Amino acid sequence: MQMNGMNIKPVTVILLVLLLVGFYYYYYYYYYLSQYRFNVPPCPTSCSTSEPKDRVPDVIPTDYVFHLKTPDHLQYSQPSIVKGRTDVVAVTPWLAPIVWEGTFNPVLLDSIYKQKKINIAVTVFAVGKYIMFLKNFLETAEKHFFVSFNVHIYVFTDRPKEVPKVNMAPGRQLTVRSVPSSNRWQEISARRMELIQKLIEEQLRKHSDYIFCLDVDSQFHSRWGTESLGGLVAVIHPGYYLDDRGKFPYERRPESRAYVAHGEGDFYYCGGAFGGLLQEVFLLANTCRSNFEEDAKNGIEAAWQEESHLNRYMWINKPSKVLSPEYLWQDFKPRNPEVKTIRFSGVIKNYAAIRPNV
Ligand code: 5GW
Ligand code: MN
Repeated sequence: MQMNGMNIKPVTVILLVLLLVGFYYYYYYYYYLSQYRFNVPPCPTSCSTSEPKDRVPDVIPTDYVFHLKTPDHLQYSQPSIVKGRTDVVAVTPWLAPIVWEGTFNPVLLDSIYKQKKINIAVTVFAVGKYIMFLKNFLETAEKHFFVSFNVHIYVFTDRPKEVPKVNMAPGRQLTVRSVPSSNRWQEISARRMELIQKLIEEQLRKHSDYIFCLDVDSQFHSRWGTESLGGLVAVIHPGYYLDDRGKFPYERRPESRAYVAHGEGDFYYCGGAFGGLLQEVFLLANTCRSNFEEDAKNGIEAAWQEESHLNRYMWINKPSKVLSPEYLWQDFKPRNPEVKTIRFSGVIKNYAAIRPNV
């Protein structure tokens, strides 16, 4: 090759190009990426899991969800690894925390999650006469559920005009979504997962980080807060946690997609409260809905409908945080000694008066 009278061999050109490409990659990996590897940049407006909004795209994505940053000089009592509650188990065999009173520091946890500016969504269904439970649910949530955090409650109802006006603190809001009336519980139950899935897809993915799906026939009594946050969150049913797994009311017919065999299963979880990160709950809702529909096609209805499908799901997909029965007690049930505080509980209801004829 001739250039300005100089003799440049093609091999020299190739070598030069390779050298330039090499410099580029060196710069890219060692300079550009290193700033993200250990120094997590300040959290954007909402710390969602995937692409934070105002950041240059990176190659090693930093997952803000798992980064627990505390304010410097925060004062709290010294943690111990040998002293603590001995009357309950606080970790599952797959090393997920089991949340009991006395196993966490609420001030510390709140200070971590305050910095993340998280948004919590709640779904609650109040179809037919169940609308009567809504006022107490909302009022007690104001007092105890993620107080001083951003909370957006989505009420699904066929009676939007009967949704009570409840004063909400700044940062908290309520949205009513109309659903058709139904006399069949199976229909309400089946549609619940579908509507949760749709809500996540259409609304929540824009601005929410976590979601909790709660029964309306219940009320808060004490703190339910940041200690409950996790990827996939399940609540242990208050009625069975002292029993052998053989006694759990799982769906026992192998024909059902909710089937859990004898000798299998970890805990019996509540259908009345579950949650976690949006993407985890999306997957759960999608799976439970399609299994529910597949069962329906085959003319089979699981023993405890949605709850059975949820239990099957949680057996295969282990929850990353398990909430003790403090998080869904039942008002008619006397408090057991290991339950130091009741946070949320199902109210006593007159079944004949509230349920449609099925
Ligand atoms: C529930 C059972 C039979 C027929 C209808 C219903 C029903 C449930 C209803 O008519 N309206 C309604 O809004 N639900 C929603 O599903 C409520 O959010 C309710 O909390 C949830 C689960 O039903 P629960 O609370 O009666 O079930 P359990 O197992 O807590 O008694
Ligand atoms: Mn209930």
